[in-house]
Amino acid sequence: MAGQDGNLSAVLKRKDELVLENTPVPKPGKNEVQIRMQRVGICGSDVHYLRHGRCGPFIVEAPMILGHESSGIVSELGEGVTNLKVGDRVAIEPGVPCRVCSFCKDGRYHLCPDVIFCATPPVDGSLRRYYTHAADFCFKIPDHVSLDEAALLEPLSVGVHACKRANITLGHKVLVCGAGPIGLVSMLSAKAMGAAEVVITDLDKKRLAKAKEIGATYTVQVDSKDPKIVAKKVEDALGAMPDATIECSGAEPSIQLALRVTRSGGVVVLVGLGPNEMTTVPLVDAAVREVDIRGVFRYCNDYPTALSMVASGQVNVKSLITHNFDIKQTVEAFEAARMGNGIKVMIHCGQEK
Ligand code: NAD
Ligand code: 572
Ligand code: ZN
Repeated sequence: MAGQDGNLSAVLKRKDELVLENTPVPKPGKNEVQIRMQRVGICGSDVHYLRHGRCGPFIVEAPMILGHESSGIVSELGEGVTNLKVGDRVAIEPGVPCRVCSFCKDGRYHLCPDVIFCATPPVDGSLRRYYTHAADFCFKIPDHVSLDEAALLEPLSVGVHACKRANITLGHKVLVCGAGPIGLVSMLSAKAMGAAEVVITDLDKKRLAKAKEIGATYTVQVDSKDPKIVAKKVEDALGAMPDATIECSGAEPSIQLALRVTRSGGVVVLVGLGPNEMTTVPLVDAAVREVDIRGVFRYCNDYPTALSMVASGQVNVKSLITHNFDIKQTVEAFEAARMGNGIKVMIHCGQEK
C-alpha cells in the first residue's frame, strides 16, 4: 500500500530543476521485490546531474528520479523470490548487470556494458517512497545494522573495491588523496583491511579535520601544485614512501603526486575521475619503478564484504553522516550537499529507525 502521499519521488526534470512529485507505485516483476524506501544518501553524481544535467557521457534527456545509495524494507515479493520475505530490512546494490555477457560470466559484472544503474540516465533511481529492484541485488541486514549504515554500504563498497584493487594488506602504509566521502570510505576500508598507517590529503582543512576525527593516522594539507613539495610531506608523515595510493580527487596534481610518491613496486588506484585527458603525468617514472596503475569502476561482489565490516564493528560509517532531511525537504537537502560543508547528506524516505 502506498503512503499518504502515494509514491513521492525526487524527479530531476532537467538541469537545475529538481521537483517532488508522485509517480506510480511500481509492482515487482519476476525475481524482483518492492521496497518501502527508508534512507537515500546524496552522492556527488546526483548533485552533478542536478547542476550540469550530465555526468561524463551520460546526459539527462528525460526526467529521471535521483538516488542510488539506499536502503529500505521489503514490502512485496515478485514471482520466484525466495531469498527475501516481506519485512526484511535491505541494503540495495544499485547496479544490476545483464548476467549473460562475457564480463558477467567472468565474474566482473560491474563492467557489463548493459548494466542498469540507478540514477544513471535513462535509468531512474531510488529516491522515492516505493521502488522495485532485483531481489538478488538486495542484501538483508541484521537487526543491529541500521538503515543509515545499510545505505552507506554503497559508497563503502567503492572504498572496499578500491582497497582490494590496491592489494592493501597487513602493515601497509597507505596514501589516500582527497578527503571527500569516497576518500574517507577508502581510508576506513584500508584501515579495516590491515593498513598500519594511512595518510590522507586534501585542500580543505575541515575535510582533513573530519578525516583525523574518524581515524586517519596523518593528514597533509595540499597547499602547493608542486607534487614534489607535497610528496615530501607525505614521506615525512609515513617515514617511507606509501605501499599503495588510493587517488580519490581526480585532480591532475594529485595524480602526479600519487604516481611520484608511491614506492617502487607499489600500486596506485585511480578512483577519482577528473578530465579524460591530463596534460602531464609522470608515466615513465612510474613505469620504470614498476608502479602498477589500476582503474576502479564502482564495485563488484563487494557488498557482502562491506556489510560484514559494518556488522562486525570493524568500520564505523555512521560518522560520515553530517546532515539529515525528510524526503519532503529533498530540495533543501540537495542545496546542503551542493554547498559541500558536510560529508554525507542523508534523506529519510520513511520513519523506520
Ligand atoms: P568530493 O568532490 O566530495 O571529494 C573530492 C575531494 O578531493 C574534495 O574534498 C577536494 O577538496 C579534494 N581535492 C581536490 N583537489 C585536490 C588535490 N589536488 N589534492 C588533494 N585533494 C584534492 O568527491 P567524492 O564524492 O569524495 O568522490 C571523489 C571522486 O571519486 C570523484 O571524482 C568521483 O567522481 C569519483 N568516484 C569514482 C568512482 C569510481 O567508480 N571510480 C565511484 C565513486 C566516485
Ligand atoms: O556510487 C557509484 C558512483 N560512481 C561514480 C560516481 C559516483 N558514484 N562514478 C564516477 C562516474 N562514472 S561514469 O561512468 N558515469 C557518469 C556513470 O563516468 C561512474 C562511476
Ligand atoms: Zn555514488
